[in-house]
Amino acid sequence: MLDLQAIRQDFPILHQEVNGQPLVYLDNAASSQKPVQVIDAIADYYRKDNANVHRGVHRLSQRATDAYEASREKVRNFVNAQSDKEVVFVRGATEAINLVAQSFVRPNLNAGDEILISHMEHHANIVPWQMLCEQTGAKLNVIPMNLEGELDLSTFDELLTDKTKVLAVGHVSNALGTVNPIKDMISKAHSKDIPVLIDGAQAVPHMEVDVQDLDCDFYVFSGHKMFAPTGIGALYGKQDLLEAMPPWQGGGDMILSVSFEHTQYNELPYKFEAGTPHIAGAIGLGAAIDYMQDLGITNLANHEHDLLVAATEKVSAMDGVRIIGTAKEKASVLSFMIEGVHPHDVGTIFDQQGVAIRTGHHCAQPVMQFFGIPATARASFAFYNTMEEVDALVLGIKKVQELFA
Ligand code: C6P
Repeated sequence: MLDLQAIRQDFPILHQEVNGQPLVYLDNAASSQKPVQVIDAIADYYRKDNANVHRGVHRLSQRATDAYEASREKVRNFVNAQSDKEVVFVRGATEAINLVAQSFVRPNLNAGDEILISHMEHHANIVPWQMLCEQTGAKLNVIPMNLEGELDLSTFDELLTDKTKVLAVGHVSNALGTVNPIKDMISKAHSKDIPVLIDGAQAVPHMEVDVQDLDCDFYVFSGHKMFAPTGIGALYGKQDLLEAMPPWQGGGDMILSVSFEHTQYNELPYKFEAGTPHIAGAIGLGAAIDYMQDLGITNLANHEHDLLVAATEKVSAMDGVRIIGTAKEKASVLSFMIEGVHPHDVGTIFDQQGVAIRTGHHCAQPVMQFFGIPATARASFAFYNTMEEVDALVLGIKKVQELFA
């Protein structure tokens, strides 16, 4: 059991009023809040240790390097990678997908080759692949989905062809909350020697992830959705694949030696970390991992599951509300439409009541196109949310309905 009162004390931002009402923060899928443990780790770094990493022999640089590399080890442990060499710090999920697209897939991609994604991907897992197709003449194929918001895998076998150069699929959909059966999908793709990238941006805040058990080739995520700062995230990649890939960006820190005749690249993972990294961000990410692991990720997941089940039951029972995304396996996200009201109006009325939700297409426009809607209102839970906040969501919907009656 989680001590929610104590946990909420760790999140200073939650204790404020918005429009004269206590803040109810239900926009965690867009970005989650940060506990004092993370804020303090960043502040302490700037107060005591700030210096560049991997460069100086002086004490501050050594301390900054130690803290940065200690965070890498925490990320390794967090996703159960085999080695620190398999953990590359990046700006976030978006940058990691672009890195894999350009460095892993592009060198082996020819006109007529295929890239397979799903209909429920975030734009970050669509556009980099489209750009690659434009650059090479490759073709983008899409796994369809059904009205519940689950992947329709009836044609999956046929979509995995001898031309498929990568399968890139989300672990959890940000617009629908669907948890995809990625382990089976990875195994099927591998049976045809197709490498797999998993976009875990919406999964890591809500469940244990074990990249060795999944056997994915790449797994990407952003820190800011898992209680860490913005501008930091991680790319996990199998070591042999990362070794074989060319660097993506060139610059300082990613080299062993440079001359005008020849540059020798650094070893993993530094080969992929050109330039001064987001040191404070990485340290904050490490602190967020410590925080989640101290509470127990399964405990967090169980509490969030209870919130989502309660919210789903209550909202389903309301007239004039349609839930978008009713998959059997879901995490954190409740997307909905209120009859006769544009989601943006829903968001504004919620804000007047101090309730923060996201409204819009959630950077998943193909999902909106599939359901024939412009946008949804989306509540997304984190472990610090309470059952009272689920009730605030229900009250918010009632208020919208009253105002638009
Ligand atoms: N989704 C949301 O409100 P970045 O921007 O790189 O940190 O994350 C991109 C991204 C990739 N994949 C998925 C599944 C995501 O949900 C996101 C970010 C936010 O849903 C902001 S658009």
